[in-house]
Amino acid sequence: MSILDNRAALKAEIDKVAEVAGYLWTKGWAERNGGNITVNITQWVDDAMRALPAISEPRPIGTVLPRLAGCWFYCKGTQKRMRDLARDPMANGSVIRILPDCAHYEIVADAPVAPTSELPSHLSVHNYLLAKGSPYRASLHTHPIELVALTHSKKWLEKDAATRMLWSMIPETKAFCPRGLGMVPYMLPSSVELADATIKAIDGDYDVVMWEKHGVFAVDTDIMSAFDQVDVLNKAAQIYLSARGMGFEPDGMTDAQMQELSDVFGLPK
Ligand code: 2HA
Ligand code: ZN
Repeated sequence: MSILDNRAALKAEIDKVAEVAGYLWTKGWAERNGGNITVNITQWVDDAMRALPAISEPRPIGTVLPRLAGCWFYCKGTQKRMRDLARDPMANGSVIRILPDCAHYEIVADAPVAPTSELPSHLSVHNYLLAKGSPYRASLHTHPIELVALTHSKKWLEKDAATRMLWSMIPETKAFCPRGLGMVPYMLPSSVELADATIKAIDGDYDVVMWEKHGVFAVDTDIMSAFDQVDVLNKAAQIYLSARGMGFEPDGMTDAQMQELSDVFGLPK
């Protein structure tokens, strides 16, 4: 028995999570337990689900998130591997609900898998998105090799330096990642400071934010779209690094070509 039985819409969302987890592993972005996924699934919760008893005691989130009362999330489990989640999302993650005090959650299904250690930061981002009226319901943290490599140079940590370079590698990059790539300086993984800096960057109108020397944090309407944005950006970084590996600095599209692309596709400047 699974909470996904006879819930086709909810199952479709969790199937996307499993599919993305498989891509993360295949791409080499998810070593060991690396990376996290959380999805706000509240819109697919029905009355029968709401009536289900919890299978854990109430546990503190570690922070108070006023917008999340009564919200439900699918969360990757702490210490769980993406490659295992790809095969069995409900044994390597769980469905939780936030209690009315906005400070505790309980696990509802399928198994008592404790959610990601990054739960406070992921839930803080979801709280922010709801407060802003954003349609985004999924957040993804992963370790894309070439994008992380870029953050080992001061040059690419300057505001929008990496964005401009990546956009100019191949026209699709700006078309499919029109807000570019935010940069958050190195901070301790799982820290409140990192969560706060991430929200500030997302508020600065980025969907995808780099954590210096660590990984990427992306938000979008669903997990597949969040993955697509990271995939497109990392592809551009691979093209840059391939050119460098061939011994030259790539020219990049010209400013006039970028301008034409923005005009024709109605992209932000
Ligand atoms: O949870 O990647 O940064 C695994 C991570 C944390
Ligand atoms: Zn990480």
